[in-house]
Amino acid sequence: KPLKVAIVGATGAVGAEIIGVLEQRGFPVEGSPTLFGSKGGKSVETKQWGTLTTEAFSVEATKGYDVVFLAASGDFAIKYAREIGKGLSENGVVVDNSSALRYDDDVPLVVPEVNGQLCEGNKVIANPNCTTAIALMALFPLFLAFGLKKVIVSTYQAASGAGAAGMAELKEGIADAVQGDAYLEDDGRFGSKPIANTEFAHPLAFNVIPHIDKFQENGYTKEEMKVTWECRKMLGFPPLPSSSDTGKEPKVSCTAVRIPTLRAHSEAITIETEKPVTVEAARAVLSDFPGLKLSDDVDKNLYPMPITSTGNYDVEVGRIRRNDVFGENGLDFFICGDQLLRGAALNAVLVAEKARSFA
Ligand code: 11C
Repeated sequence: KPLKVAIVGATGAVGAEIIGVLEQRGFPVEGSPTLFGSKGGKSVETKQWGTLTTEAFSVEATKGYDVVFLAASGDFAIKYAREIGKGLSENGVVVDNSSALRYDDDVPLVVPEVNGQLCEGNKVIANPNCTTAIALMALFPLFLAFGLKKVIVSTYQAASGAGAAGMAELKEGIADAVQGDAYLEDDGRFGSKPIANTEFAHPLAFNVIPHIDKFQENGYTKEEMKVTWECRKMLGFPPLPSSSDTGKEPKVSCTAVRIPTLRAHSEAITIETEKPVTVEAARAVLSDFPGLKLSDDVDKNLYPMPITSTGNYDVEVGRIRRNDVFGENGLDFFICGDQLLRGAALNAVLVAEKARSFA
């Protein structure tokens, strides 16, 4: 049966991707999706439904809907997500892309291939951070097969993690460095005028910035801590490390770095497993996991890259090798996934599909 679908924040980078994924997957939308923007009256071009116009949001306007995607701020989710949930149809679901509700006990944090069963009977479901969602696609099958004691992640995150404005800033910065006043000299120094930056703490063009989101008291950034908290919650443990930890919780440490690519986050991951692991055994469990694609043949220069994973649903995994520090319980690998898809829009639509499968 066709479903009443709404998207809040439809004009942002994630909102636009959600529309695209609904179209690509032939999601059964009744009529056309209702688009809510910060202001009503904005036109949004779609392939399937022609030109749609955004409406101003009100909880009242979402009453009786079957699926409401939130691609808005954390404050918006705190204020409205549960209230929207109460007014939905009997099996309706709100899928929230913000980080605000992810650690709340009453809100499951879901990647359907990992813990899709949690979609049953919940009105509000949180989408994980894109970095975590992509990492979990490889970490979860390894956790099931070999157990995880320690996880060390170093990320290479695209500008699109900061939304449409982040992408625009990178493109303008590169253009300015190549052709404009901030001309990049062969010695790597910029010309008279520095590259402008407002979305990122420093110019991102021709740079690498080890700083995503706010610094915390422990010296990590919020983005890095999200990876720790969300991995714990999605592997079935309380999200925040505490004195009641039993020792079974994987210890997760992340360094999150912004790099001047447009789309698709990459991550170098080192794990220490509970049981011994071989490269062949790891390859076998990874190649069987839905949504994950083995891209691992160094003789053919085949490994995960943003250029090959952009626009694709599958997360790529490769460079799988024994880690010499942890020995027979250690593995190194590299992953890359389009974070606007797996880390946001695709995951949100898969969550909606899973939730509706229990209706
Ligand atoms: C980034 N991962 O690349 C962030 C964006 O918690 O949903 C997503 C933030 C979040 O900047």
